[in-house]
Amino acid sequence: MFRYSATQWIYGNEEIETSLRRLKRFGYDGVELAGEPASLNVEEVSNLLRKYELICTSICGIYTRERDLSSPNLDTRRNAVQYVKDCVDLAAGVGAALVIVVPSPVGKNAPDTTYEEEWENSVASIREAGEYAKTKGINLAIEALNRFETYLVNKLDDAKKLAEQTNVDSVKLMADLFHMNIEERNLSAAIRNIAPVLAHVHIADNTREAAGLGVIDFKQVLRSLIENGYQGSITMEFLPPVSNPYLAAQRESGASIAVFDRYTQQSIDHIKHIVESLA
Ligand code: LER
Ligand code: MN
Repeated sequence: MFRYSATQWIYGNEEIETSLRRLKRFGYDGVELAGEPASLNVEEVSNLLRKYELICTSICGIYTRERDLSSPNLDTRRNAVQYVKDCVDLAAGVGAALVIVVPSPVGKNAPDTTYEEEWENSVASIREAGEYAKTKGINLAIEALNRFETYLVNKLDDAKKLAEQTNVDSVKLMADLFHMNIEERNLSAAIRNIAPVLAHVHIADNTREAAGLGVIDFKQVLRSLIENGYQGSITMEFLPPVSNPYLAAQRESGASIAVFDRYTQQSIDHIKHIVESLA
């Protein structure tokens, strides 16, 4: 029913082949590539995907300060829009359906000018990137991050309003259960509210560790995805407990490799088991 992948950036600087081998070993269908188009060779990655019989479900944009779609600085904004377009080209090159878009970057917890101005900047940036994506047959999926990571779009309903204001039908939404567990009063109601434009899902438990290690009721979540007709990918995005998510996976020790293996297996086993019980 669902396709399962894990997002590549959680494995830090690990060789992509090592990550793909692990995903295949634990029964995944694909990978979500980290959005670093300048350092990925489309042909090499496509060959590796073929070798391990995996698909690329999606591209996870990495939104640093230089890639701020909401910025009052025009050069920064242009750079950010170009970055999303480059991720769209990467998606088209590796056969992925969508690119994740985060309107204000990770670590920006207050506007440089005003919320309203930066909201309008984001609408315009995402509209331009969305129009480009449409010409390539790729969707964008706006992701709401929790308030401790960014400030502009924290709830699925904010993301819905933003997508509507772009007025481009390639601009869809995604749901990340870790962020939602902090920001949404009711996980099922939040999913239902955006169901017609829900294009992608990220899964981690409430501590951001692998699904099943914490308290999120994934049975309720998966039931509402099924009831609302969701047919996209389920992408695992787990991390050990850290403040800056992008720095989290930068260690490369034997201990972290063991955690990668354990969490990769734990997540898919837990989610697949529940999906099977609901079938
Ligand atoms: C990216 O998908 C995400 O969820 C953010 O928290 C960035 O780390
Ligand atoms: Mn996410």
